[in-house]
Amino acid sequence: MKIQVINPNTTADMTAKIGAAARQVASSGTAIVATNPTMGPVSIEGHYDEALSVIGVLDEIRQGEAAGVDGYVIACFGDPGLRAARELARGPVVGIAEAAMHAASLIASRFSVVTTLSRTKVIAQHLVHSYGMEIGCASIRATDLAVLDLEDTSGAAKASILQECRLALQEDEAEAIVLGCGGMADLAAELTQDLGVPVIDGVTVGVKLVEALVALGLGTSKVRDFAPPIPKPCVGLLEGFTREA
Ligand code: 2AL
Repeated sequence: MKIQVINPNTTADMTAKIGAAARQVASSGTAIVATNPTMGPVSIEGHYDEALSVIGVLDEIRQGEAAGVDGYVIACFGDPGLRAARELARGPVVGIAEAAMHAASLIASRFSVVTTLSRTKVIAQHLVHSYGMEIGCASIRATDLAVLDLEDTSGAAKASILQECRLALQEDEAEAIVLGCGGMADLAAELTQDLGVPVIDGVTVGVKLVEALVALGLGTSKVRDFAPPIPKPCVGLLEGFTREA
């Protein structure tokens, strides 16, 4: 089976890190194709970045469908374009925030999200609400690391994340941690060791969920909400997104 893991930002090094994390957990019969859009912001740290990233995500899905991809993981914690992607895809599409929160809800009564810049906390809060996770979400904590700070391998980024995780466990009574950025995918195992509680990265959970859904023969429902987009012209910069009848 072929799973495309889409990093919605355009930083290729982060895409490589996300792809490596995905390959570590993929079954032997699963090919992971890690991609990022060719256009869009280098990191996603707010509503504007997110909105700009969505067109590139949809372009990746469109190419994936043409290449026979069986399922997708959208590897940015805002799950940008998730529902629109489901209109385009035959197979399952899972966002890393929804994957991680659902996994957390199965193994802990209360989880905390530890994310990057504090301005992205509201985006996470809306996702918690829309995924019905309010009862299980103990807190959303920010490290105030920029997304691209996570590319610094000196250990400074990990130290800030570790500190915020400790505060979540002590002060917010969290029982598990959800990592709030695709760029944290390489840290989950180490943090789990350090903290002694489950630390959940949505990239790896997303891959295993998509694998399971595809193996069960379950794809995206094509009736009503996730039916293919209604054919119509797009004009200007987005002319290429025109859908013929
Ligand atoms: C993210 C993420 O996962 N990737 C990115 O560019 N921005 N989200 C976040 N909250 O930092």
